Amino acid sequence: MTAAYPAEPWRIKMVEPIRTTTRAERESALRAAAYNPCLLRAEDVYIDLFTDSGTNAMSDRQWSAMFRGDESYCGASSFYRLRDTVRAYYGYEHVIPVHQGRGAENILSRCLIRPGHRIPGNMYFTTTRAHQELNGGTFHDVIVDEAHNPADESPFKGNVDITKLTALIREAGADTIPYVCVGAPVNMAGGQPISMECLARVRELTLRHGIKVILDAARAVENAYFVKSREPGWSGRSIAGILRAMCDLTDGATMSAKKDSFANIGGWLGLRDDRLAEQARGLVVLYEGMHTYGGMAGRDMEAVAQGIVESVQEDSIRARIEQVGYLGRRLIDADVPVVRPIGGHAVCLDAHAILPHVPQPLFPAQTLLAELYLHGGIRGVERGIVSAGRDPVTGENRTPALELVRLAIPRRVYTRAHLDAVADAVIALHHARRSIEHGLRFTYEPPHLRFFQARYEQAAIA
Ligand code: PLI
Repeated sequence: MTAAYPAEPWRIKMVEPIRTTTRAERESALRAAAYNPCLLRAEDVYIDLFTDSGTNAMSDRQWSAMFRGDESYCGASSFYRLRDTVRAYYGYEHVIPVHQGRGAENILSRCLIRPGHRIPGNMYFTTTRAHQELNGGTFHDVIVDEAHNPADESPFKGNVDITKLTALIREAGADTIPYVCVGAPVNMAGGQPISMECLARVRELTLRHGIKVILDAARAVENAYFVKSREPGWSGRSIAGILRAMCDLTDGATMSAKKDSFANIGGWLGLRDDRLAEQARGLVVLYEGMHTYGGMAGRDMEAVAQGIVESVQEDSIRARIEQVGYLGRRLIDADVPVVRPIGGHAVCLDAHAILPHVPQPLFPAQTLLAELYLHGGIRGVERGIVSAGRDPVTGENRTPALELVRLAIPRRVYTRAHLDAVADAVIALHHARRSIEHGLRFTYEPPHLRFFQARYEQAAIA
């Protein structure tokens, strides 16, 4: 029997029914969704691991805080509570609310990116890179090589490769690089963290060249937990202290409050530079709303502010990471190929290893994802060739080394019994993997973020 994870530091006060379905019902639902689980109705899903974003259970404190939401158009007290909380925990002087993370990415990209700019980052994220490209920039992957190998056990597979970053600065010139985008941890690598040592080296290098560092802070508390538990010299520090130390090495952050902060919607852009913040506030009124609500209701800002306080509680973040680790260990014990070490927010199945007979142009991860739904009513998301999209210049498919089905665990939502049901279904599917004798091809391919709305049909393997 595998090890357990610590009992959650909360109990359940409200429940939401979910239902199991028959195989025949799932076959009909999946056909109607054109083999894209994103297009399923949520009520047809038994355990929904599509994302940990906005799917978290809020606490009674968050729900209570929502009642004092100040819905004034301008200068709501809820904004000041959010601003002061972000300042206290993340340390950014300027806090610009947005409706969710990609709202912050849009504003930041419009402020800083011009045609011809290069934006280095430790692996791409879908929405982040899309906004960089929409503004004429090109993303450059400077993550360490280990991140592209699912089996590599290195503790900080989210690290920036300083040699790659140095070479890019030398080759492209610092004036073409508006900022380095640092994900902490790295979603597309399976939630792999970056070490404080590496972040400090990025900071030191970029300072010498006058290049900004922008943190993607969506799951930065999870990164802080990995620093505390894995990086020498940090075990005695508080999670809140590590989070702050990470932010102190950056010039700003884009934040989706739908992850670490347990909110169902919301985000913010944090900045230190007065002029950049003024420019961003100027754009937020165009794209999001007044600079004191940015697309959030006052009650949403209250929920985010309270969620931030809860997110850094040691027992809370420990239970979160260890719950994800539990699912990972169950699969590893059953020899299911997954990304190692287990990341912060998700367990990722290695579709290349599970379906080696399905070539990448026939979308092995999307195929496995569809089969997992048929098998157990479980919904994940594709993180492979479909998510990677096409190169905007050549129009060719990008072909990432990682071809993954991500099973993201919403916070405070599912019990260990649910995770056991997921593990049992994945293990049974793994045993039946040779019976999967087809791939998928597009019948409709959207131009942006295609994994969300694409439609497919089954395709025979040549
Ligand atoms: O979904 P948004 O717009 O609140 O946030 C965009 C976003 C930015 N950065 C990172 C690292 C993310 O993971 C992210 C959103 N992630 C989603 C929706 C996910 O399922 O992973």
